[in-house]
Amino acid sequence: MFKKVLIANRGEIAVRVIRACREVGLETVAVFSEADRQALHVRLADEAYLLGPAPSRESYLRMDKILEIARKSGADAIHPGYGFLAEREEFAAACAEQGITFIGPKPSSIAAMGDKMTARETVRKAGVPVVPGTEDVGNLSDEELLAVAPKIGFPLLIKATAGGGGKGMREVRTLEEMPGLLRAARREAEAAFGDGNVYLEKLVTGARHIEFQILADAHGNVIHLGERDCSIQRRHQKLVEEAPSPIMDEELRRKMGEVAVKAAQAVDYINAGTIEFLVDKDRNFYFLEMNTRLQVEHPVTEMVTGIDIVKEQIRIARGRPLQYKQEDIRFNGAAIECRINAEDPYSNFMPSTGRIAHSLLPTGPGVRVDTGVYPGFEITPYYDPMISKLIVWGETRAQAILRMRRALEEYRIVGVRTNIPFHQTLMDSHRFMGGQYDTRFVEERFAIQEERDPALLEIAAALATLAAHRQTERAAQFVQRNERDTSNWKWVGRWERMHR
Ligand code: MV4
Repeated sequence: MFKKVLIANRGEIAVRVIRACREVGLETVAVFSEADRQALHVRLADEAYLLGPAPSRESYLRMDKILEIARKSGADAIHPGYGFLAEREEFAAACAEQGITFIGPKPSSIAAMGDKMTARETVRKAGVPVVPGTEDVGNLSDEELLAVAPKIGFPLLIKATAGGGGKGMREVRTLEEMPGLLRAARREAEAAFGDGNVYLEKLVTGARHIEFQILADAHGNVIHLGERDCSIQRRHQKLVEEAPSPIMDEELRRKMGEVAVKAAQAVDYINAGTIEFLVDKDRNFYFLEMNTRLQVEHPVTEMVTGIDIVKEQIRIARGRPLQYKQEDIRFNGAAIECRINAEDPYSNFMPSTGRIAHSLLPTGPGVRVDTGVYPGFEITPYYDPMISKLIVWGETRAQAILRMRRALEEYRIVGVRTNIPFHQTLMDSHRFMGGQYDTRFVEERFAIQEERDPALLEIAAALATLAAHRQTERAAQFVQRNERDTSNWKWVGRWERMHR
């Protein structure tokens, strides 16, 4: 049984995993790059070791160095977090070879789901609905793809076999434009994954992106923890996730949950994982892919189920049976997560870097902030721009939205620009409030309110600088207050009566 866990990651997720380890009495080992000497995960771990220079290839992606540090420090387990090495079959295998417990699935499950064509075929044969498209695995030539395309029907999608996350994807409307798009998709996939293979699927339009959280132990027990609606995204980057999905009912949840469990069983899955679906307007659902890792948005599921998913991952890796049966899982209230990114929503979401001068985190009932940064920490351009996750819980979805608005108003970050104003505008949008959105919503129907007059902002900034200087560094970021503050209760009342 392992006693010391190396966390092969950085930022908020490294902190999240360290916290779970602490609570169950496990020792922790952090690894860090030269850009992360001052990072929170380094401070919170029992021990910390330098990996190398800031770029990921020279630090967080260095399997050899990470395994060497595990050996040196006596860590007998590794948690990979998400991103970096989390879905690298070779890394999970290398851990096993060295007698280190990989807190995640088997290498074979990672491989089966990592190849999207294999994943599609494996789950299809297990009776999981997939979008109509090419069948059977194998590298299809352009000629073969052009021949089956009319049978699938247009519009369709070219997808990269090694893909996921939208890279190497192309929409095709006619057979005539297909050869050029095949070439472009293969080129992009080759550059991104070193694998130019592609397959075809019929295009599903106006769908929602809904995913199911799975827990599977080493004794053959597999359960689901319900769904998260992740349709609010921009350029394949999720921005907001919520549980339950506004379109879900018990019947559909039971059906999709059973299918999600089947998909996990099809690859002998063990540990926490996520099955992604597209759900169309008629509530038909189709398997998209499986993420064989802990996900960024896992906290919304934790908030509505009361289950600590990271602790469950640790228990499963220790060989314990699941503590819950499917019928033990209850869903309580609603949770929403806003990803707070260091990027400027008024300038096409350009990344914003710099030192965090001040910050004030929202707290209080039903509010959770998972972050890896603090005042004094410098945001560099080397990694993901997500600096924190603001998660709220409410008795109902409407209460959760009101709480999120309150928390966004409380949140102060000085030193970098953030997408908080985007989230504020979104929380005020009628379509979001009504739960009426699909994956195109942010890019096609949503516009952030104009930024306030720059001259006023400049005066405000000058005054803020003075105030900060005089009041021993108490400063403020000017976040717009909500004009509807006083009528919020009326709004909830109306909203809830409408949805009875
Ligand atoms: C699709 C689709 C429509 N039809 N497949 C995007 C990333 C990858 N996980 C799969 N994706 C999609 N696959 C078919 N047959 C639409 C998307 C898609 C999407 C999916 C989930 C969340 C956001 C999205 C945004 C654009 C496209």
